[in-house]
Formats: sequence, structure tokens, C-alpha cells
Amino acid sequence: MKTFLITGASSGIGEATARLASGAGYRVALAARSTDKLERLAEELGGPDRAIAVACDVTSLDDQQAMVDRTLSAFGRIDVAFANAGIGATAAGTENGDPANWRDMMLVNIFGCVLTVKVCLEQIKRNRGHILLTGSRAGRRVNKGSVYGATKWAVTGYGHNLREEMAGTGVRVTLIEPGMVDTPFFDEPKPGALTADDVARAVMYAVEQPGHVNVSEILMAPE
Ligand code: NJP
Repeated sequence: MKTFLITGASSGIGEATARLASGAGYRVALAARSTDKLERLAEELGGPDRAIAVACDVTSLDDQQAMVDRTLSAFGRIDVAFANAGIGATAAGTENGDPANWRDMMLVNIFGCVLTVKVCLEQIKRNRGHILLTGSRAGRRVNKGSVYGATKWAVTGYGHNLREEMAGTGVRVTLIEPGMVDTPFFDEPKPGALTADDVARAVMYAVEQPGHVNVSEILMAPE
């Protein structure tokens, strides 16, 4: 049985993807900081033989390495790695933005994403597997003053560069680039936005293609 590892699995897009991946027959490794939520989800998805909860702050290399070690001791392999954990801006623009929040965004959205790939790569290469990164539509177009968008432009660039690095290895790399999604990412509901499930279906579309089909990026928006 193949294993699907997801960072940022405690809510939103990661949680929705965990449900679809589990339903599609994958074992799932669920990583985030909120272990209570992860444990509830792991239980719902069938318990230790099918789903494990892994406490992980993606900004820590030690945590991320431990996430992989724990997944391998539970399931023995990793076939899909979904680097999805991310946070948003507390205030818009450079003039009003908060440097502490910029640091956190850069560490979680960029550094954390690259670390996830680094720690999973040996397994993904061995299994000719799949790496997916949650970028954003904000990483594909200009948004006035958006430092968050700049972190996602970095993810876009990294994803394309990584695909080149993986050329000839059988490893596929997909960028998932949603516009606004109604998730706990925002403090208030976002009616009319994409749902987490909409994005999870896009993830599964890319993963479920035959091995010779590399879906490079999926840019999606509610309108
Ligand atoms: O948001 P949310 P989404 N270490 O808040 C985790 C991108 N995106 O599903 O650690 C480890 O429900 C956090 O878990 P916890 C967005 O940039 C969104 O919408 O327990 N995990 C939670 O599971 C992000 O890359 C929209 O707090 C950390 C998850 O990340 C991805 O979609 C639009 C962590 C966030 O789940 C998922 O966000 C777009 C850390 N240090 C892109 N910090 C949108 N919602 O509109 C956070 O274009 N997490």
C-alpha cells in the first residue's frame, strides 16, 4: 500500500486531501503542530494501520527528519509528499506589514517547503514518486504589496526548478496554485471562494495520472 505524506494536514486543504487520499487507498502520514486535530483525523481515517499523526513544525529540520523517520517506521515507504503547510500575512504591504510575520511566512512557506522535499527525497526517488507543493495564484500574478505573494512566487520558482532537478528520475513535481480558499487560513468565512475539497480534488487529479504524465501546475480560482 502506498504512503501519502502531507504537511499542514490539521485543517483546510491538507485535511481535505488526507480524506481523499485515504479514500483512494493510500496510507496517510499527517503532519502539523496541532496534534490533537491530527490524532482525531488519523482515528477517523482508520487508525495506526492506515493513518498516523506526526507533530512537526516545518521550520525545524529535526522535526521534519523525525516526521520521515516516524512515517517509515509505521509504513515503510513514502510515495507522495505534499508540502502544503503555510501561513498568511497579518497585515498587508511593506509599509504596514510586520517584520516578525514576514520572517514566519518566509520560514514556513519557503524554508519549510524546501525542507519537506529534502527529507522526503530519498524515498520519493526510490519509489519514483510524486512531490506536490502548495503555491498560490498569488505566486503567479502581481498583488499590490503582498509579501505573502512573494513567498509563493518563491514556491513557484522552486517547484519549476525542482522539476528540472528531477528530470529523468521518474519523480513528478506538481505545483498547486489556488486562488482564495475558504479555510481556517482566514479568520472569517469566505463565501464564494474555492473549498478545501476543490483543491484536494486537484491534488488527487495530478497524483492519479499515469506515471508518464507530469501535471506541472494547477492554477485554479473560484471565478
Ligand atoms: O490553511 P489552514 P489552508 N509547521 O490554515 C499548518 C495555501 N493557500 O489549508 O501547525 C507545520 O487551514 C497548519 O497546522 P498547525 C497556504 O499558503 C491557501 O488554506 O496545526 N505546520 C495547518 O494544518 C498554505 O500553504 C489559500 O497550525 C504548519 C496548515 O498549515 C496551504 O494553502 C490560498 C505550520 C494551514 O492550514 C494550506 O492552507 C492560496 C508550521 N510551522 C494558497 N504553520 C487560501 N486559504 O485562500 C502552519 O493561494 N502549519
